[in-house]
Amino acid sequence: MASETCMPDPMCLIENVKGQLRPNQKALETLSAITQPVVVVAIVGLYRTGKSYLMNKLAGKNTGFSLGSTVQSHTKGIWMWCVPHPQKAGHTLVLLDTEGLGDVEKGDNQNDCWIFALAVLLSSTFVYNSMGAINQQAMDQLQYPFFF
Ligand SMILES: Nc1nc2c(ncn2[C@@H]2O[C@H](COP(=O)(O)OP(=O)(O)OP(=O)(O)O)[C@@H](O)[C@H]2O)c(=O)[nH]1
Ligand SMILES: [Mg+2]
Repeated sequence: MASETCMPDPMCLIENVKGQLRPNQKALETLSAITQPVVVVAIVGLYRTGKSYLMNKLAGKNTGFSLGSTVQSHTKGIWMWCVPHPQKAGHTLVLLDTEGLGDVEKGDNQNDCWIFALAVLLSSTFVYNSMGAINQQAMDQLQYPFFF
């Protein structure tokens, strides 16, 4: 992956198993193999709000990050997709799609905080996906990384 990074599909970067976040070794190796400058875009927001859909659009694709079609939380952990940057020649765009926040079935606010904080810390551009106006709860969540 020396000159141009091209992952055919996204892969899991951070696994979320029983409330524990773990890096995926193969994904770390893929990242380590990138020699180009990277632009890292991460998206975070409430579950079932179209985050994965939007990230596929940013990759210039209609498919890629898996989309859910029910009311249940779909994406688990943090997934990454490294693609050639559409505008900056010689740069790699690293897209990070995250598990949705506020899943009532999961009901684990602490785990949500870790996912949110990791996404902020890993990204160079951070997208907070919101269905309406950004509210106070969102502003409070944006402070998570500074507590750790
Ligand atoms: N037409 C249309 N459908 C959308 C849009 N955004 C999302 N969807 C649909 O809404 C559903 C949920 O979208 P996802 O992208 O899976 O939502 P998510 O926020 O990633 O969900 P979690 O992974 O559970 O947090 C999918 O069936 C998408 O196709 C949009 O802007 N327009
Ligand atoms: Mg998703």
